[in-house]
Amino acid sequence: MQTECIFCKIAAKQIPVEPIYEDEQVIAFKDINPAAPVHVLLIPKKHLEHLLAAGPEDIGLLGHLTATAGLLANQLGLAEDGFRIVVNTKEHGGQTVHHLHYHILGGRLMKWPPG
Ligand code: D5M
Repeated sequence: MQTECIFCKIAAKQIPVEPIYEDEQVIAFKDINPAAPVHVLLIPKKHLEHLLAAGPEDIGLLGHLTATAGLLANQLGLAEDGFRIVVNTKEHGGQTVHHLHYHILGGRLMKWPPG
């Protein structure tokens, strides 16, 4: 855990959120600043600054995150119309919170390319 990391604090329950899903490795909760009618963040409880900080020992965790993102999208009612999963990475990716997170977005038609 990184003491100054807001998502580590959420994972450690130091900042309360209503979990949409939680297990030993990951937790999902609503984005505070939703960019779509459904906007959920899924994070590993382990602090990884971004995708590139994941090492060979994290491959199972990344698989679990990706599989869980799909399951959650289904549970959130997004399977029929579709959804978008976004992993903003570093400055050009638009990452503002430096703890790996998957955005699960749905409930409206997404545009491409992203801004
Ligand atoms: O996205 C970081 C996202 O994290 C952004 O959409 C806001 C969200 N955020 C920040 N703090 C909180 C709390 N406390 N609860 C819920 N959501 C939060 P990025 O990809 O780094 O730009």
